[in-house]
Amino acid sequence: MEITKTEWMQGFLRMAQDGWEQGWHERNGGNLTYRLRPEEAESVRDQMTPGPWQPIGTSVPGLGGEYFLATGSGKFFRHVARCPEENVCLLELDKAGENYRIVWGLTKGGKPTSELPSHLMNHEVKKRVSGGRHRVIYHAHCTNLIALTFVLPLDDKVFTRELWEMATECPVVFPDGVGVVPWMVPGGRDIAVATSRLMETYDVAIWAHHGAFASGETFDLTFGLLHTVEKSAEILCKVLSMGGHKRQTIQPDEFRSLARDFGVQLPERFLYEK
Ligand code: 2HA
Ligand code: ZN
Repeated sequence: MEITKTEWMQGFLRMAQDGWEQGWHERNGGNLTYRLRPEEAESVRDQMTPGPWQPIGTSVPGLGGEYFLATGSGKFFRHVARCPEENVCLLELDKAGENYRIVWGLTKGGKPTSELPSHLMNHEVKKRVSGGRHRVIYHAHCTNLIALTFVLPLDDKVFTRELWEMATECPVVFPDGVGVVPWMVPGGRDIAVATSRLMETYDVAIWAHHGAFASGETFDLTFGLLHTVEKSAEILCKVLSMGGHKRQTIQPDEFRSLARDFGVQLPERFLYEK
């Protein structure tokens, strides 16, 4: 099948378009990667034309030999769905997980996303902790989440609890909470290490004054996760803009009742008394 017609490519393009429509991808902001199933890579082998091997900039031995779909560095999400062959690439990793090569896409030149080290280190952690189920890593510049990183302490416990309080479904959608990375230079190995450490515990990591990373099993679940977190951040921004005083809110014991009825485990460290 023509690669742009495959179900996994179509899911990738739909998600990129959804993110653009949310306003999370100004200019070349944000990036998306998908870890292919072996049979998905096999089904498009006839369309692969391997380029030269290039260093990833970090080492991901747990992903050796795998294939990834990735947005291109400097490419605009606005154009991804309309013209995938110019804005997206299919990558192959070498057996050691040290180098990649482009096997399809970026027909007008370019490189995979500047955040490739973070994407791949997150994939490596998530592949391990999810038993291979997680396949999507998404980075977006979510407006309200970014705004919150200027006024809330950069603390996982505070971000998680405040976001949970803003919408009853939040603890059900992200029961493990969210992690926060302090401001760091993007694009390199250090921020990738810090983010992938958080991915051991969380499916969402917020980058202070920059954006967020989300991980999930499918395009729908990963987009839906970040959409839920960002919606909650929007409500919190409105509450803070109305003076920030909550006359009433969801209490720790109410979260415990919710967890019981919805069959989720909410770590007690987020249910502190204020
Ligand atoms: O411009 O979002 O973090 C792409 C990015 C870098
Ligand atoms: Zn970014």
